[in-house]
This record gives sequence, C-alpha cells and structure tokens, in this order.
Amino acid sequence: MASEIEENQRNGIEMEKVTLKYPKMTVEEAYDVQSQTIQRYRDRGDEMVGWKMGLTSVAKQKSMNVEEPIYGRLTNSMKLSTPTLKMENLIHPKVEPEFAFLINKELKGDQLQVKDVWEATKEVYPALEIIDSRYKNFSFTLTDVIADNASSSKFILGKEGFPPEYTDWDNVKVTMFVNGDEVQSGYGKAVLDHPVNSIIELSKMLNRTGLSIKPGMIVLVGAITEAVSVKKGDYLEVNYETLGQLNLNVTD
Ligand code: 0L1
Ligand code: MG
Repeated sequence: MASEIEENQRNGIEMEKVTLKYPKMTVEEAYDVQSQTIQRYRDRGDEMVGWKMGLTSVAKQKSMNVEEPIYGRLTNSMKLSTPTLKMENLIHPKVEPEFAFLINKELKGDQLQVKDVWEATKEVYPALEIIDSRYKNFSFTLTDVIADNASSSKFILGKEGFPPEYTDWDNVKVTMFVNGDEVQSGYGKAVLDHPVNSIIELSKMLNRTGLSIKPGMIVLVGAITEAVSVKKGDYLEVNYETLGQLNLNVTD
C-alpha cells in the first residue's frame, strides 16, 4: 500500500480509497502506512523536515466524525522555495493559510504545557499549505487520509519568522484573496482555540508510538480558514496583518 501511495503522491495520480480494499485498517496501521510511505521518500534522498497537523477545526472534525486531529509528515521536496505552485503532478490542490512553528528543542510526551512549547519555539512563520488528496473528489475516511499523509502536498513559509512573544497568535486575522477577490478570512484561534495547542496535541499523538518533535523541525499547525481550491492562472494574496503577506502564483 505504501508503494502505491508514494507513487501516486509523486506523480499526482488519483486512486481509490485504500479502505475499499482494507476496510478494517486501524488508525495505528494507517500511521504505519504513512511512515513507510515517507521512508520511500527518504530512500530517494529526500529528508523529513517536520510535521503537519490536519483536522484542527471543530467543524472539520465533526464533518469526519472524529474527536481529534490527525498528523502528517513534511519532507524537503514538499517545500516551495519560490511563490509558484506548478499544477504538474498535482490533482486537485487546495490552499490553507497556516502558521508554521520552528522548533529548536525536542518536544516529547503527553504532558506538555503551553510554556514548554513556547520555550522550544524559535520562531513562528506565516505559511501556506497546499493539500492535494490522492483520493477521487477529496473523499475519504479517517484511515484513508492518514495513510495518504494527511493530504500533504506542498508548503511555503513567509520570508520572515517572528518570536513567540511578537503577537497574540490566536487573534491574528488572516484574509485570503484569489485573483483580487476576498474568498476566506479567519483568526488564529480557529486552530484548536490557539495555535500553540496544536503542538501540544501533536506531541501527545506522536508519543503513542515513541516519536517526538526534534530540534530544527517545522510544524504546520492547521488551517486558519477553509481550504480554497486553486487552478492554473490563479494568483493568491494572503494577508496576515502585521506579519506580512504571502503570495502564490499557480502555473502549469
Ligand atoms: O491540512 C489539513 O487540514 C488537511 C487534513 C486532511 C483532510 C483534508 O484533506 O481535507
Ligand atoms: Mg493543513
């Protein structure tokens, strides 16, 4: 299953839900498939650079009938170094405004407090995540989406990171424009009431399999607004108040 998913992620190929074939797959097994998929990225010389959290809004959890978020793995090849998203090898991408925490001290365990996270955070960046489920019509069950690396595809960080004390991250307003039209807006608190909670939750979930957030890793904490579908020719501007603006050109 991991080989098939890795190939489809790399080439942007749609696939049937894996639960059609394996309806009894558990959440633990799905994370194992995710881990084995990313091992195949590493075997090709890619490097794991962090984690992403998904389903961090109550609305999204309800729509999937779950009570906790999910996580995925980020690799170097997913990082965009220029604000251009090529549609080549993508299926039906959507963009989410997020924050990315740059961690500089290991975070481990299920008992972390808010102050532990801030002490281990070097900087917070405005960021965009591009999700692109490999499943037809973005339709999947919880275990399907975990196996497909929580729909991870690409991400881009803002040019400048900010220290934890720079602002109240839950009250930052983010507004997204596509081709000049405002399409979405939301506040940092859309992420589990406060983006810092997402890191606490991630550490708790990773701890179940003895994993942790290592120094130098980036964590995308979860979407601040609904995800927005994009197509070739679109131009996105995403405004993060005093944190600046992120742009994205969608090309073929
Ligand atoms: O990053 C996300 O919130 C996406 C998680 C997976 C669910 C989806 O693809 O919508
Ligand atoms: Mg996301």
